[in-house]
Parts: sequence; structure tokens; C-alpha cells
Amino acid sequence: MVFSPLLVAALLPIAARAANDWSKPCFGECNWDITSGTGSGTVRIVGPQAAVSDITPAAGWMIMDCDPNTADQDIRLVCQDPTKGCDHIYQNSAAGTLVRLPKDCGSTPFALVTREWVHQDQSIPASKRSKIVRRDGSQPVVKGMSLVTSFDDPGVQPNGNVSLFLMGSSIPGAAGNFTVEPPTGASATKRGLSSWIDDSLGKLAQIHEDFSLGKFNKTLSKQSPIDFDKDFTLFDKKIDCPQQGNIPGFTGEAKVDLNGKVQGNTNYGVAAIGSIIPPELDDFGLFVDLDATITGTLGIGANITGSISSGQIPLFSIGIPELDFPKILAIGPTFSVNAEATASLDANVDMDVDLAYTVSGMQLFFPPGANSNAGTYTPGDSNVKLSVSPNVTTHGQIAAHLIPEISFGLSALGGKTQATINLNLDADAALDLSLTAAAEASTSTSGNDAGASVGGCVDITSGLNVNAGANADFFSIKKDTSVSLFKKDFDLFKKCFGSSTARRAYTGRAAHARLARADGLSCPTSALGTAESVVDETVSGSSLV
Ligand SMILES: *[C@@H]1O[C@H](CO)[C@@H](O)[C@H](O)[C@H]1NC(C)=O
Ligand SMILES: *[C@@H]1O[C@H](CO)[C@@H](O)[C@H](O)[C@H]1NC(C)=O
Ligand SMILES: *[C@@H]1O[C@H](CO)[C@@H](O)[C@H](O)[C@H]1NC(C)=O
Ligand SMILES: *[C@@H]1O[C@H](CO)[C@@H](O)[C@H](O)[C@H]1NC(C)=O
Ligand SMILES: CC(=O)N[C@H]1CO[C@H](CO)[C@@H](O)[C@@H]1O
Repeated sequence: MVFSPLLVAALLPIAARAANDWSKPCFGECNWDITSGTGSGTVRIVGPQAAVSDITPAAGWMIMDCDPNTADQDIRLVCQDPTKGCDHIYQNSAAGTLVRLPKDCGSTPFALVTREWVHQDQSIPASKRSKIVRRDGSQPVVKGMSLVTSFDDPGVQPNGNVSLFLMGSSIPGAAGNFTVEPPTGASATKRGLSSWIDDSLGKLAQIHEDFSLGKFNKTLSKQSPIDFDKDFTLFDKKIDCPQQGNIPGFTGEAKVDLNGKVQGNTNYGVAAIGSIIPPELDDFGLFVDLDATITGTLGIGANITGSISSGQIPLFSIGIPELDFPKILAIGPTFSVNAEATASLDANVDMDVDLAYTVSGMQLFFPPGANSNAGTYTPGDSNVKLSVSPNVTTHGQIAAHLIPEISFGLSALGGKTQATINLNLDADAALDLSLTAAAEASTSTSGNDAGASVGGCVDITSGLNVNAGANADFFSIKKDTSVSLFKKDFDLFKKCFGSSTARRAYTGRAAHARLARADGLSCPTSALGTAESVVDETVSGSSLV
């Protein structure tokens, strides 16, 4: 691992300083930090001198009336200390200049001046009088300024284009542990932009890693916990099966239950590059840190035949603290859990399979870059229980998915760029079952010797598949495409049992594809024997890695 100069700097206590320095004027370039309790970040804007200026006390200005909760407004202000550079705003004309606002004025870090004039109300509030009226009793001229935050306001010609570079983290207090450095010279090409994004995300990810290792003051490290624990039925279909000859009528049922648990922590970081004037994003990337344990038990019972699919079922959804650079970029993440199951069966089947995964130190990058780190991934022990009716020849296939998902709603520059980026961790368990009615079945009198009465093979696989996608065209990612970030499959359990005839009849996956095309459920055409246990074992997770 290469230690960036940034990281080395971050490790020195003296480097612990926010990028936005309120004591220095922002002339031609400016940093602004998120200081809310839910995250941290810095946006850096860079433009020609005439295009970026400052109306905070650092540049000598004092604002007299300004609504701290409004973005677009007219304000009154005076130049209180000309030696600090109030005049910088007049390099071209005040109108068309992007200015930094003091914290107590406006709800945004920057605004575009559309008009500047000598205000007709020259009064100075008593509370500010002593600071503003000069020693000789003279009073500076009260100016008026109209501020807007739609940075392409048609009412004004901007004094130049202004670039923006942004880095943010869901860890409060991480700003100040990084600085946003614009790309230099040749790298300001399309390719240079995306490598700037990659580098910035790489640096942030490194800082996150250090935070999680407790290298920094631990009280700063705050993660977004994810916690989900629920029992639910993915589908439950009942059919009244009428009497057929000497098979009595009964209520057939196909049921899939899942007890799912997802516990862990997540953090994220973002980087964006573009311009605030004109307002457009040129590239964007994010990464997610994830430590999670996904466990669950999948239970299946069926005594009717056919295929069924539950479709994706939303089970749970909760917001994760957002990151907001007002009027520039807002990221609102959501953690949700979905589940899905499909089955094709024509035997009497009862199955319980555990899902168990632990993911730690996973770092996922979107768009996928060189930085992705799968972390360590350990399957846990899994109990496998399977009972089937002994005397049918069948192929069956069941798959169940538990899908925790983190989606990032993104809105940049007054909605000019909007998209939702989804990262989903699809944990699945699948059963492939192939049974052949063994000749001995008819002579078997006790259900205990399942091996003698039923033959076949069972193959249980489980896997974790991490995908990313966006719901709108998003730079290099096209709408509704999905990118695989990580994929791992395990053959959890594979076993043949019963007679050798039955084993030979095992035809593998090809047979299931045929069945999966069938649709709907129906009553069995012949009586199904009572299900007998064929597998009851614990598969050790450590045997799978
Ligand atoms: C400002 O940005 C616009 C739109 O991207 C571009 O057409 C124009 O050439 C830029 N002006 C300068 C001076 O770079
Ligand atoms: C850690 O952070 C807390 C809260 O910000 C602060 O009170 C404490 O002094 C810090 N400790 C160190 C060793 O920096
Ligand atoms: C059919 O399967 C359901 C679900 O496993 C079970 O509750 C029911 O008792 C079964 N009925 C028969 C007649 O086997
Ligand atoms: C399966 O066994 C049951 C009883 O064990 C019997 O009633 C049924 O006819 C058998 N079905 C087939 C297809 O052999
Ligand atoms: C190691 C280090 O420099 N940590 C700093 C990260 O930033 C916070 C907030 O500015 C400081 O308090 C830490 O000391």
C-alpha cells in the first residue's frame, strides 16, 4: 500500500485543520466544509479572480440583515474594513461574481450576485453601530446585493467559469483530515477527471480504514449501523386438491419462509468534479465500507407441483444520515432489505437451509475502479435438512435470495444531475434436487431407511453477489445496467444417496431449466408419499473457504 502525502499529513496533529479558513478571504478560490454532525466534507471552488470573491468579515464586509434560512434574497451590507479587500468584488463588476457567505447569512455556502446598488435604506442597526461607524463619525455606504443560488441565472452574465472539486465522508470529523487538491495541468482532461475521482476516493477510503482501525480519536468514529431481523413468509399458496380415484382430497400447499438477519455498519465517501458556473457535474464516484453479518434460515415445504415466483418483496427500509453540500450536492442514502424466492417442484419436499455470511472490511467503489477491496468474506456453519417423498421421479429447483441494499439518492446543482445508485448484496441459497423412484420403494415398509426407498442427488449452493446500478444515465454507467462488483459462490452441499440407479439418473442442472419454464401450481397427479429425511447435516463454514 502506498501512503499518500495526504495521509502522512493527516497523521500529524498539526494538520488537524478544516479547509475553510474563516480568517482568510476567498479571492479566486475557496473551500467550504460541512460541519453538521452527520458527516464531513469539503467543496473547493476555483475560478478567475473576478469570478470568485467573498462578502464575509475576512474580506472586510459586514452584512446587516440576512435571513439565515433563505437561499435567494436581497441583503444590505457595508464595507467595514477596506484594508481587508472589500474592493476585490469589483474587479469586473459585483454582479456576476460568486461569493462566499458568512455562516449566519443564507442557507448555502456560496451565492451568485445578480445585482449590486447603493441601498436607499442607509440606516445601521444600533447593535452594529459601534463596529461600523468610523472614529471620525463617518459612516460607510450601505450597499444592496441580490443573491441567487441557481448558478445559471439568466439575469446575469457571470464573470467567468468556476470549477468545483468535492470530497465528502459520512464520518463526522473526517474533514480536516483531508484536503481537496484540484488536478493539475494535463490531468484536466476527461480521463484526468476520472482518475482524480479514483485518487480522491482512494484517499478517503484510506482515511476511513484508519478511522475504523481506531488510529484517530475514537470519539470521532461514528458509523451508520444497519440492523434487520425479521421472520417472514415469501410465499404461501394453498390449493384444494380434490379426490382422484383412491387418492383422498387434501389441501396442498407450497410455502417458503425466511428468517433473515442483517447486522453491521456502513460508511461511505463521495468525490465529484465539475463546475458550479456553469452548473454541471463532469464526474462522480462513491465508495461504501461495509462490515456485515447476513444470517438466516430458509424453510420450504411443498406438496403441490409446478413453479412459483414471489417476485422481489420489500421487507424493510430506513434512511442513513445524508451528506448535504447545500445547492451543490446532496446524497441521501437508504438501507433496505428485499427478498425473493422461486421454486419448481413436483415432489413432497421439506427443507431448511441456513444462510450465513460475514463480510468485513469490504470497500466497494462505484463506478468500479482499481480501488475495490472485497475485504474478508467468511461463510458460517450451515445446517441443512431435507426431506422428500420417496417414490417419485422428479427434478426440483428452489432458490431464495435475501438482498440487503444501500441506495444513494443523488441530486446535484439544482437537480441538473439526479440519479439513484444502488448497491445490493444478493445472498442466495439454491437447491437442485434430482430424485428417481427406486425399485425398492414399493417394498420399503418403514420410513426410517430412506436410503433404500429414495435415490437421487441433492446439490445446495449458496453465494453472495454484489451488484451496482443506476436508475438514470450516470456518466460512464448507462441507465438500468448492473455492474458486478463482487461475486462468490459456494457449493454448500452436494450428495447422492439411495440406489445406484437413482444416482445414475441424476442429470444435473439441465433438467431444472426445463422445469423452471413451467408455470403455476397444480395438484399432483399421483399420490405423493410422506416426506422422509434424506439429509440432516451441518456444513462447516471453514470447509468452504
Ligand atoms: C465556460 O464554460 C462553457 C460551458 O462549459 C464553455 O463553453 C466556455 O468555453 C467556458 N469558458 C471559458 C472561458 O472557459
Ligand atoms: C477526542 O475527542 C474528544 C471530543 O472531541 C475530545 O474531548 C478529546 O480531547 C479528544 N482526545 C484526543 C486524545 O484527541
Ligand atoms: C402440505 O404441505 C404443507 C406445508 O408443508 C403442510 O402444512 C401440509 O400438512 C401438507 N399436507 C399434506 C396433505 O401433506
Ligand atoms: C407413493 O407412495 C404412496 C404411499 O407411500 C402411495 O400411496 C402412492 O401411490 C405412491 N406413488 C407412486 C407414484 O408410486
Ligand atoms: C489524526 C488527525 O489529524 N485527526 C484529526 C482529524 O480531524 C479532526 C477534526 O478536525 C481532528 O480533531 C483530528 O485530530
